[in-house]
Amino acid sequence: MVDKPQLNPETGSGLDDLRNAFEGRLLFSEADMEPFLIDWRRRYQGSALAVAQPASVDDVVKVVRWCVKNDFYIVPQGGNTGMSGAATPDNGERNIVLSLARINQVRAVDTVNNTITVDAGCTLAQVRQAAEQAGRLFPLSLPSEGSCTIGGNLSTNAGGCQVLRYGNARELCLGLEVVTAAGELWQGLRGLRKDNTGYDLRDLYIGSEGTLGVITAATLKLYPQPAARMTALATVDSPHAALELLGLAQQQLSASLTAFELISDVCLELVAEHFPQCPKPFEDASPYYVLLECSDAESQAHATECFEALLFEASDKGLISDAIIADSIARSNSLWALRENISEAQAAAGKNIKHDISVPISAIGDFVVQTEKQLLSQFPGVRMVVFGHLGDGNLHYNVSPAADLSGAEHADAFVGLQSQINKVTHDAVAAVNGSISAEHGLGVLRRDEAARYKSPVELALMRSVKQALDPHGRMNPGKVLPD
Ligand code: FAD
Ligand code: 2HG
Ligand code: ZN
Repeated sequence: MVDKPQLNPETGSGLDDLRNAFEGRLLFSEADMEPFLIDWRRRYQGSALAVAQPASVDDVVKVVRWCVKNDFYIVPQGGNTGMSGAATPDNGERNIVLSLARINQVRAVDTVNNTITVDAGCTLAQVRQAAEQAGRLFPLSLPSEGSCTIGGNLSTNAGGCQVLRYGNARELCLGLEVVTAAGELWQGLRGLRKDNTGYDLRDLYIGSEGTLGVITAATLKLYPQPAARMTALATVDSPHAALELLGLAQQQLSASLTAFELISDVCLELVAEHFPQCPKPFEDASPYYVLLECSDAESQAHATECFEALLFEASDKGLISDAIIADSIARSNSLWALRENISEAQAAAGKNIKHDISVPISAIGDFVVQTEKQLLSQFPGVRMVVFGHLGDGNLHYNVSPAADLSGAEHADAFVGLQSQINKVTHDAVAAVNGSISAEHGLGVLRRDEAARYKSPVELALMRSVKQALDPHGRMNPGKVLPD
């Protein structure tokens, strides 16, 4: 093994070789590196010799080659908003965090091919805005869009609030540019809807959480901007009623139904408490709410007619008891703020235990009710913070401590229950052939748990892929696959 450079953290001396290897920025002081060494949830903290912020793709190649030559591990990082600790280095002494944040230009927009090609460090909001400026829609939509990057979105195969209509990040990506674990540049930025020329390397890198290579750019699909959008928040008694509403909405609105999000009352309580600008919108509380949106290709009048007809019928059938239809963009934004602030509100309320599960949509009603019953009987008083993408069969089935036990002094005891609470929840998921990570990836948080549910054959195939693309285990060690 090559000797580790002896670093003087005051002056950075000892890092001259790496500093001279590329043109971008190198951070090495504790204070500068601190935000890169801890995850968004503040659950994982790691260490690195330095944080490299390349200024170009050529720079990425040079940093990776430096790491290859000097026996260092590479931890790619985008906006550091990931939920599974995948962008945080471990505690090893030979990590370099490779932050893509400074490689952030929109390279090209092709309105005939309906594609946009962007650097990996572009934020999702930036890409959505560039698409809008070209009169198009880039439909990936996450509450974290102001900070998360396209490289991170693809590496986690992010989902979000419009998967129902447009698919997740994988389905929106046509081509990739990647720096391999050996420091070679793979130019795969094809804007093709059809390409059956062998193994799909693009699909291997998507969702691989930085464990196979570094994504430096992507060619993404664009869609027409809808002529009109309608948003409503409706009250429902149960997840089963919400599912009936989903069926009705799909039947009446078909492809124009773009979002169908379930929100439990506890979520709105938390949002109202931590975001005073987002009070609970109904006078009477309901156990659950559905936030639904349609995007109409025809006109505002057509959208209003279809949407109102749906809600009237749902009310007639007794599926909803009340609803707010947004009559302006501002009102629609305020309804979405109730949904999008849930994660931050739950984080502000103290430590919590997350589950990002997906099950067949037909099984999700019983899953919610029965698993809640089981958890409450084994862990009395815990609060179920249930919300998410019901239309995709994907819920954030999160658990918080009882309100009177949410203080920091109780946090460790609560987090200590994590593996037991995970087991109850994930066994229930496995029983209906579901997934324990629908959109947040495995990282470290779900790595060992996933290995428990996957078959030896599946794990062996995954290890073969890792071995083929990163034979020296240089990329993001300790993530996705157990050692
Ligand atoms: P990071 O957190 O920096 O990295 C995530 C993973 O990708 C790591 O494994 C990292 O090594 C790897 N990586 C990053 N960039 C690259 C690259 N260029 N090449 C190779 N590997 C790379 N997720 C959803 O799916 N749906 C949601 O609705 C959603 N809502 C969220 C709401 C909030 C408030 C927050 C904080 C997070 C939310 N997330 C959601 C999670 C998160 O935003 C996504 O996982 C996002 O895709 C991560 O992007 P990032 O740039 O922050 O990646
Ligand atoms: C969302 O849908 C995110 O808002 C975050 O995926 C989920 O905080 C969570 O558990
Ligand atoms: Zn989500």
